[in-house]
Amino acid sequence: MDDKAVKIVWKALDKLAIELPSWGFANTGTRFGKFIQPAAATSIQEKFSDAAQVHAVTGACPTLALHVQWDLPNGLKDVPEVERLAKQFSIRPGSINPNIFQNQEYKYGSLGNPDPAIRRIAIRHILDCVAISEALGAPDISPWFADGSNYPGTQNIRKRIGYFEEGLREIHAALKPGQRLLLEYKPFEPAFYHTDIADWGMALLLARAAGPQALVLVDTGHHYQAQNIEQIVAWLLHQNMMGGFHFNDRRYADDDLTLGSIDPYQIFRIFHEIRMFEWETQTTADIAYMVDQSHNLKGKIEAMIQTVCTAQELYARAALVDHGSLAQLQQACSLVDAEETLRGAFWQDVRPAIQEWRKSRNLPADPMQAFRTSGYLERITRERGEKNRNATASYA
Ligand code: RM4
Ligand code: MN
Ligand code: MN
Repeated sequence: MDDKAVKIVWKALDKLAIELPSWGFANTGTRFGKFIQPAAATSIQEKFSDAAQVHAVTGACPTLALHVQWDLPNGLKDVPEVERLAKQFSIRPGSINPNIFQNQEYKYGSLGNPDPAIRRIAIRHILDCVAISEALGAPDISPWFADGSNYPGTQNIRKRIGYFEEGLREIHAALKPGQRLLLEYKPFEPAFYHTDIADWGMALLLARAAGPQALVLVDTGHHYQAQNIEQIVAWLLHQNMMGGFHFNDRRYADDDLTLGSIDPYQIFRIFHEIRMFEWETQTTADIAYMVDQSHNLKGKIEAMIQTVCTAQELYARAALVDHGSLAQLQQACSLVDAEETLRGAFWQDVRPAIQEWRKSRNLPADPMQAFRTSGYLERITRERGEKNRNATASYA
């Protein structure tokens, strides 16, 4: 790789910040049960501590996404404690994730529930999240709605669209300047017949109905098989509606596997669409890059480090695309040469350049090895083993 290419890689890496999900450090599982890990985080303090380890070895993860019900069970009252932890671990609070799917009252939905009293509970919770986001200076609120129905004819789909529009408008009205409401979509699960926000079109229309500070969030695992995700990204960029990502990989559905483990070329293509947009418009897209994974079998922190390194590698490769010549080749419909320009960047081995970047930023050249030799995992395994032994793993 020549000096010019190395410079491009370094510049790209300086720009890429990746947010970690607090829940990715806790014991999570599948609907059939959990395999408990003795080192998994059991408290918000431990989640901050683990995130700080990932940031220490990668230098790329300054923020931690919080799930309000799991991390701030007392809502606004927990803000001072979160601020204290943020200071202690030098990790800023990231996106604020409402939980409108877990409580018993949400059996038939939250914002889409036919019962106005339940819709009110959900709106109130998200309004609390808006207040928490403001208090923490963490401007993104990212609700994911599990709303939907399981059997044809059991719910009025159009009425529920109206409930969503109404609720989201009210929430949007509470946003302060600079705050953003990022709407995530998902085709199915837990609802298996219809999901109220099933795809990017529905999310986009609802965001538009809510107001100008509402944007769309793309979770890579929330698509049907074979869907062209980078095309969705291109559309959202074109519409100025691309707010954020939840990165993970999938083979079948919302598998929440580590990034790039199944299809690294797809993540590269997504990054490419963003870099191409930024080159053409000479702007930086205001996109929150977040990880949303739930590693059931891999070690929590190792899986996170693996994902962050993969994101850096694929982002750096996308930065190496020669945009000027690609634009010309596209214009001339030089299909093979255009495709090879893209593929050529994908096949570059950026790892030596990334290692050099790490060294120049006083980071370990090999983050995984640095974590493994740090003794942190052995320490938390000892400290948390007892607490995790009591965790519930059972499905029924
Ligand atoms: C959902 C969705 C949300 C995440 C929850 C835990 O499938 O991806 O973003 O908060 O899982
Ligand atoms: Mn998600
Ligand atoms: Mn998901």
